[in-house]
Amino acid sequence: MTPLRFPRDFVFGVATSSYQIEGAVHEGGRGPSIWDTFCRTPGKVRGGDTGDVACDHYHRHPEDIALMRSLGVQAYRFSIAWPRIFPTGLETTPNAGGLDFYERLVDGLLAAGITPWVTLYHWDLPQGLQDRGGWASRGTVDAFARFAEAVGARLGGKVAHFITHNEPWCVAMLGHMNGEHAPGHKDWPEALVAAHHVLLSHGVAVPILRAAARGAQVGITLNLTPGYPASASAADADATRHFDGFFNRWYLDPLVGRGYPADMVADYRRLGRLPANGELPFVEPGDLETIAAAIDFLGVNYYTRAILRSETVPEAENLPRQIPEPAAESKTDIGWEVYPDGLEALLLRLARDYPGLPLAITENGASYFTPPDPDGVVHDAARVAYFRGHLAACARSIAAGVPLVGYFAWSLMDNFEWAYGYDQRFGLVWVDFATQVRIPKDSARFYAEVIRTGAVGE
Ligand code: IFM
Repeated sequence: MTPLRFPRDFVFGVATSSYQIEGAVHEGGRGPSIWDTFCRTPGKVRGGDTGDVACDHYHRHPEDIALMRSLGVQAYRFSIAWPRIFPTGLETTPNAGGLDFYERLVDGLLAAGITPWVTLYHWDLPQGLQDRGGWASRGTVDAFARFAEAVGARLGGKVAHFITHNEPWCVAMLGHMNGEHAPGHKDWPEALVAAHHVLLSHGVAVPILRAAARGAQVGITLNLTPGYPASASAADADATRHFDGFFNRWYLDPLVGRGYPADMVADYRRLGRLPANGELPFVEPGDLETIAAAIDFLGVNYYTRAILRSETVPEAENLPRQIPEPAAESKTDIGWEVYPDGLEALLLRLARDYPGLPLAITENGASYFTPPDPDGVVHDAARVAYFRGHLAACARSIAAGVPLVGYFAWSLMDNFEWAYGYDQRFGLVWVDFATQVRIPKDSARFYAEVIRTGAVGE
């Protein structure tokens, strides 16, 4: 295997999020989040699973930091549970107990030589804010500003990397369009309003974080999925354009100051998701300028590609007119095609179409069950191959001139995978949820070696 080398200052990290790992949902003054509510709504989460205990990271974070250290992990991306800081989202004074927890976590990381990358919002909205409309309400933007201010004031002196939001597409579309995620709404026009408020809150938070954390790098993370036409037909090419607009450009374009893509506004008007004409009803004067606040990096979460075949989709369905066509070849347990070339193509495309923006892979990983063998060892060869392929794609794109500054494996450990509950395991580390025993998998050793050598074999 030819080793592909990463630049010396390239950052190798691992990622998690609060609701997926912390547990301790009633401790430290935490209020309920929309995911606590959603998990208790019958039929929403597989097996009725909840994040009540998850990986018990709230109590076991010293052990988890030691684990990361043993793997040589250089940076840890985690998120702040908003309802730990503002239990209902409506308070004016933050909950000191919540801030204390994250400050202890940050101190532990710094002492271990691990750089914290803090995400503000990874989907656990305080239920109190949802009761007032959640992301469909503009008031949530103001509440997010208070949240950013409180976190910045407490952690700004110690944290130099902030991510405002994780995957606005998921918040808007899974949460408000198809109802797969909390709050479980199925309302296309509302989903577009929610998307706008998430982006607006990002733009509002950027200067707040910069002021609180002098010299900090501030960015946002998008889940980007490159679309490929299933055939050379004009219909499939148009399906691919539409998918790209729906999934990628609707978020990328306003963030870099281009506003919402005109072709998609036209599509959505035609499909009745936006009013047939006139201004977009949710965009107020100055919003697009706010959303376009300069960022220091764009976080990219990549898992798979989509293949688009327009004619397979029933016209009447209240879904995007085009659907991803799953490929037949290799898929992970969650059904997503393994396609590292898509990551390389995506990175090259971002560097070309959105130049001047440093990029970080803030999530990339694979769900495979692979339990411990009789000797207690987890031989997750498929995950090793997944990471090898995608890290090589990163190295190749850097060699081709892409300004890629870091890579975060999803995830440090098996955790609560949203609507799939504990059925899907993305971890480098196996978690026995009954005993909370952690077992680093072969993929953890593989990644540790990539970090140690700064190179990946192709
Ligand atoms: O587990 C999620 C994460 O919370 C957001 N990005 C995708 C991951 C895998 O589905």
